Amino acid sequence: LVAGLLLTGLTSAATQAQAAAAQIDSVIPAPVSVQAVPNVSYSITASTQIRAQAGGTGVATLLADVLRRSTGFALPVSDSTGDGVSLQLSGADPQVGAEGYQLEVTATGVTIKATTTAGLFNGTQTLRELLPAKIEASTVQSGPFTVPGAKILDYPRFAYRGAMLDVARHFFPPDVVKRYVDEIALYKVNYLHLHLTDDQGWRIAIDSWPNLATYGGSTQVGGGPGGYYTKAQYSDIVAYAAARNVTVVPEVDMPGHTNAALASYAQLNCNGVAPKLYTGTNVGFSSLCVSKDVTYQFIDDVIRELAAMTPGPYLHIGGDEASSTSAADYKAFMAKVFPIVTKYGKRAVGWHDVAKATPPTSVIPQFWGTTTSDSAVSAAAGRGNKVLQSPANKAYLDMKYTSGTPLGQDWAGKIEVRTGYDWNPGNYLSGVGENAAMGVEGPLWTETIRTRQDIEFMAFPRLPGLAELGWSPWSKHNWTAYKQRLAAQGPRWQAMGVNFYRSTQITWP
Ligand code: TNX
Repeated sequence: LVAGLLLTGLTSAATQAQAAAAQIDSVIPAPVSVQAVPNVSYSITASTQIRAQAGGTGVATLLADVLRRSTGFALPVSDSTGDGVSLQLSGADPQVGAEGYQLEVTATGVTIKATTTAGLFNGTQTLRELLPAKIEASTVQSGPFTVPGAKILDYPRFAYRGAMLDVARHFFPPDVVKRYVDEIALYKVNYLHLHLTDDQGWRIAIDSWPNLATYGGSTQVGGGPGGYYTKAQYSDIVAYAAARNVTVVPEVDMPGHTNAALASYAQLNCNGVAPKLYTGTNVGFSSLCVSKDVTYQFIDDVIRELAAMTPGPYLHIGGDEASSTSAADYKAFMAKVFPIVTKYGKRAVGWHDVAKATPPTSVIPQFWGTTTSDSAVSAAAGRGNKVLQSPANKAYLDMKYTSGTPLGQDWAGKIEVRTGYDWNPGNYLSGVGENAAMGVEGPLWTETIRTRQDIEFMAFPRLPGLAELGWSPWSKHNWTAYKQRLAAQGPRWQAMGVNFYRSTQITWP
């Protein structure tokens, strides 16, 4: 390539512009509109300042934190005006909406305009991807740190772009969750669904039922010590995520997947006998006692306390694989639970099994099937329910990539990078079109996932593909272009220390 450029006799400035152009095309998710401005670039230097008006200083400070580590520059943040990096909450094209932004790179600086801090944050994530990969290093690198001349206008296709982490099968401490927040936020994922409870562990402190966490949280798959989040730790995760435009959606799974709760309190069992704690990986064997009043007092208490520490609008009630609950009991149970969620000011999300309970239209079924039609889900969509798309054979981040993948499961199939990218959440499921789809989510179940490195290996490089399905207009969907953009993320992940799967479908640099 270098020889080719020399042969064509390009000047070194033009060569730089050429190299810069590669970065312009490598942003994931693909922006709505990108215009390269030839022969223009801006380099971050020791004298660069970061400027933001009052509302934008939080976002500016997060950007400065990333840029300071690798550049070693002071990069002071102030509300002054002038050249350098400037974050503005006025003057954006109204097309950007609530989460979009405009980004312009001229010879004197980078300007990001948005109508909200969420939009400013998203603009700064694009700026990171326009800089060389070494910008992501945690130690000082040598420059230049050059951004190619560009005009970008960008906004999301869907309002909900999510990642789910199962902290129940294996417990992950707050630091691991926060690192995952950082990693997903770079791709403009704006919801983190935490699967907080399951047969193998209860991971959130509930004051009115303290044994849930202290006893129900005391183990995990394989028999390790488990763990749980105190309310302070949970709130700290929520705040950390919120600063990065990520809203936490807590899940308490019911009526099945409840052995940890049933083991913690004998009265929650129909026979009044607490089962043992469970550390295996079977599903479908546990159920709350649908006929007992105490069950609904328990649920009311848990949802009240969880809602009080969750500023986001959604609360996930699980509802999947309730194979130890009869169909009639399941409906009766959900008819009592939906109003409790509403009573505490939240909108319920549930695995799509809840569609069989004819939920009110405010409830969001999360599709996790492996087929492209589901009569209960399409009927719900027909009544006006929004559907969250997580088809297990496309979006499940715990599925193996190939038969050689050391981690994960394969009940929904193998999901190589292309399979995870090549589907359209706006017309995948019959009867659930673009307007009925609320967005996409990539669930990461952790029966086989034990460490931060394991999480990264399964999420990268598939999660960016889901993020692009959720953010970019379908007109930008193109595997050939995408795989080049994805390849450009490899050096970034290396600089960040992200343990990613080097899929042979991608030509990594
Ligand atoms: C099915 S997907 C489950 C989870 C498992 C997962 C493993 C869903 C709603 N329930 O309990 O962890 O398969 O892939």
